[in-house]
Amino acid sequence: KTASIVGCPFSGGQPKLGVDKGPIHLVEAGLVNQLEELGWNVKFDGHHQFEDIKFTLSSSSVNSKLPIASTEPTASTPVATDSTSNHWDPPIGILKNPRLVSRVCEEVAKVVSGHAKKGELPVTLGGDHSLAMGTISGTLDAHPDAGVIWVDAHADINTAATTESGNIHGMPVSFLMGLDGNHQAFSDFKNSDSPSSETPFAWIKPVLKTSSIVYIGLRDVDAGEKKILKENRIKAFSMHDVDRHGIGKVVEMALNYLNANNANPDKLRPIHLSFDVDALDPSVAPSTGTPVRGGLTFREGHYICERIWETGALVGLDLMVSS
Ligand code: DIR
Ligand code: MN
Ligand code: MN
Ligand code: MN
Repeated sequence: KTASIVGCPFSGGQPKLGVDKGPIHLVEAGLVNQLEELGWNVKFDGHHQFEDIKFTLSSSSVNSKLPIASTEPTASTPVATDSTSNHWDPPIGILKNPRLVSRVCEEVAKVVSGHAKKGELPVTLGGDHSLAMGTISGTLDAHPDAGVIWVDAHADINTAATTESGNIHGMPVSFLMGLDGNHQAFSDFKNSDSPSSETPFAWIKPVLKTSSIVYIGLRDVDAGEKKILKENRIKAFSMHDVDRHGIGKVVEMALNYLNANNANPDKLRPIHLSFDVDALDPSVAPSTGTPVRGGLTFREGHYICERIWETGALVGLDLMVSS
């Protein structure tokens, strides 16, 4: 069994600095060794820097006449992800860094799909949760029948119409489902405002069915998101459900839900686990972009991972330090 670590120190889906440091710290803390001790053959050839993407975007910018020094990001020039966005990636509506997030996720999708098609387990380390647009697109490319278990304090299912923050880390699920009306909001901007000629996010296919995802751990869901979850009858186990049933039963219910229409009950559907560490209680995981009180305990978080691994159906894993 081979695990391929896809290190993504990327934070463009949200404004807090430091979110990109998560994968670096996880690897420095010995993740590769720990996986090897568990019997894995681990492939890791360094973190993705996405420098080529930043460079291409900045040099194709309408403002590329600016002095070279300020248009060419280098390794030591962090990409600004706060409200003063890069001049080469102005907001679309209120969405921040749309072109950068789109391109980065497109690359991640190809990498994840490549590993998955070789039968390896892609383990993507983030970074912010916008990356899941890439990882889940990649997993579903290799395993079209896969279901997603999304462990998070948040639903990350805002659309361009409902987002109040403009942070794309709060939106990946709606993009994967095509709930944003096939990127209409973005194509409108294509030729007006956009430095590059492409429509951001146009590469994302609506690969994720509303019935192919289950949430665990929700406790901070925006009003617009609640409406989306309800209207689309999306399955979610909030912290209230964890309290009520216990984590053991919640995970069984989540697995049963994903396999309800499974023709072959002996062979579970492949599972992509997208784990946002803010699902854990802030007393367990304080270093995250948007901590929310009342989260999963250390054991509950581990139990989810252990039980999903035990099914033998895990085909993709995200570990995201923010969003
Ligand atoms: C809020 C917060 N729902 C938003 N979302 C996340 O910005 O869309 N926070 N994911 O971490
Ligand atoms: Mn998230
Ligand atoms: Mn979250
Ligand atoms: Mn967030």
